[in-house]
Amino acid sequence: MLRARIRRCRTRASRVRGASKDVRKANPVRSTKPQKRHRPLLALAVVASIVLAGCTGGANAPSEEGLGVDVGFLPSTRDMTDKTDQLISFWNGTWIAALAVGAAVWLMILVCIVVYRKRKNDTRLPVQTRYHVPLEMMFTVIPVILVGTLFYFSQESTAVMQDTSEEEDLVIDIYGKQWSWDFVYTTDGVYYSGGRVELTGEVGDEEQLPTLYLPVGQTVEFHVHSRDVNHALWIPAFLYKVDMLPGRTNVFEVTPQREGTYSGKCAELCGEYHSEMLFNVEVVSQEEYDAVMQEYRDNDWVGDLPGELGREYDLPRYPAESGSEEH
Ligand SMILES: [Cu+2]
Repeated sequence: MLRARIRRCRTRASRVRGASKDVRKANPVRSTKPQKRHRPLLALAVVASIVLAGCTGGANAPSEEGLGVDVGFLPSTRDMTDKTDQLISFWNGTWIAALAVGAAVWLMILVCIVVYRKRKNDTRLPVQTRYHVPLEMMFTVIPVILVGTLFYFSQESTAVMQDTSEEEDLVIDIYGKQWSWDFVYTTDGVYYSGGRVELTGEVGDEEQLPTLYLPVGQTVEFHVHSRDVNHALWIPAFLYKVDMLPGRTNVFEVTPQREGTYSGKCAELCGEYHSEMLFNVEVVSQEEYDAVMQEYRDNDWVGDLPGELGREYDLPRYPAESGSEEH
């Protein structure tokens, strides 16, 4: 039945093809301005040569820190942590694949527009193709391959971040809370508890934000939690974002390799002052790190700020100012 229909379609199609040939013979396309036909192709060639010229220049040009082609314009560098190199390569590979697919699609569209455009005096419908099984298989198989490949490499990069097989030098527990952060330096036995955000109408001072201190070159295993609702820990320079979910601990490991101050933020809409849930990351020398830990000890910010603390964090500097008898 289907075959019979397809055959009928084909016969009709060949008739239509034959007819349009006849029409073309009777009414040859007039070409008073032949150069006009080539204009789209010419424009494409010009654009392509500009883009390609840009690419070759970029490949050899030294990239600015965190801004160059080499790092895919990401706010990081390949040596920022032991894992950013892999993540940047994944990012760039994804863009190259996306651009290649985009170029192929645009090329096919342009070829169709130019080669199969409606000719003057051609009033017939073009060939109407349907139930073309090989073509439909192609439309299914190619996207599945593309998405599958992306999934594979994406999963591979996530696994690299979550791989904690390397022996860590220290463990840091980070708690997200509405709307601030607790940093528990588990290995050092001290903590920093950020005060709840208050909006005063004044522009805030970045230096007053809660600060996470990391010793350069030391492998840190992060345990990430939430005290209330869903948050997400995001340090853009580390190129990694991880969910902070109540009742669940997410783990990742990283070795910061460049000293400096970086920004961190919550990346999950978590309530009224979500946008104020910011912090600083200071990657410092071991001596500076030890000095900060000592300062916390002197402040009596000692202990582990238990996970079951829950919403009591509303108390400023809990429990240092609300009575350290908790510990
Ligand atoms: Cu949040």
